[in-house]
Amino acid sequence: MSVSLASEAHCVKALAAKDFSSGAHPIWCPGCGDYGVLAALERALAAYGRPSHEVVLVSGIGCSSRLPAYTNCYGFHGVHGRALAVATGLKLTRPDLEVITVGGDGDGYSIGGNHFIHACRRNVDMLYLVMDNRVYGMTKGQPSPTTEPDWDSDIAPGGIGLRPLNPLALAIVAGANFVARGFAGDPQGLADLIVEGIAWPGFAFIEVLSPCVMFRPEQGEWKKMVRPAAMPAAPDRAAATAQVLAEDGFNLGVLYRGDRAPVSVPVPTNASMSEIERQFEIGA
Ligand SMILES: Cc1ncc(C[n+]2csc(CCOP(=O)(O)OP(=O)(O)O)c2C)c(N)n1
Ligand code: SF4
Repeated sequence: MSVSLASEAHCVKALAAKDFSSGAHPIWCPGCGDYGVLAALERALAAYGRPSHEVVLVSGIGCSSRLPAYTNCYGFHGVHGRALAVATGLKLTRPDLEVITVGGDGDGYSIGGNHFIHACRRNVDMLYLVMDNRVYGMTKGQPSPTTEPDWDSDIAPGGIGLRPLNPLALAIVAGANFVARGFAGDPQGLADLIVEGIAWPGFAFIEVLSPCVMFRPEQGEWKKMVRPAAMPAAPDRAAATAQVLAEDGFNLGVLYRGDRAPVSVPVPTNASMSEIERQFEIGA
């Protein structure tokens, strides 16, 4: 399957990255990786070409989940770990909108882990962007599901000693239709991945390495460790799983492009509120 990255249907007017900025000044720490993700997303939305009023950014809670406020797209800053549930409902009822979910590794893999698995399995046509800094930034540095077992901190002396989650492997196994890894310090490479993820049919997941300079300053080394465009796309899920379990987590690019048909449901466009309420009545 191939997808035109700049779909003719959407490219009716040239847009610039600044067209997607709200003008609000982010309150992220200076040097936080999330600035690079915001820049990449604005660049990608401009390249994709849909106007901001046709794009909805849904998030949970966390430093990274503040991102929708810094764009002028529609935004839903919800509750911790439930962004994908909101986004799924929104996309199913408003398939005409471009729905993008953003958030952190705590939000998406810990409290929201169940929703992540089932969003991959359901394969609704939307993009999920996780800013993974391997820590809970907003709540001052607790280990997250992707934290290294030996990461030593005041809050977890000696490290938590647990095997980190592999989000790409989980996404592949659970059924995501597009799986990639980007880096906040490579905004153009990340923007290219975002454009492709938006355009690809079904549930697209992009894991973004996004350093937390406040609680994980050693992640400043990531810029020397990442390998742009080094991820060889795997031909099938088994190969993708094997590949991502064998690498060190710093290869960037698209790991897998699937051909599952996206899920959608017929939505009655003229249903009244009382009709919708009636459908939820017990015994109806
Ligand atoms: C139900 C609930 N539990 C816990 C919290 C507290 N809380 C807020 S943000 C957060 C973790 C944020 O970490 P992450 O999602 O990785 O985002 P980051 O801040 O690192 O970008 C937690 C535990 C909350 N707001 N709601
Ligand atoms: S605490 Fe970490 S994740 Fe939060 S804004 Fe600061 S650097 Fe970014």
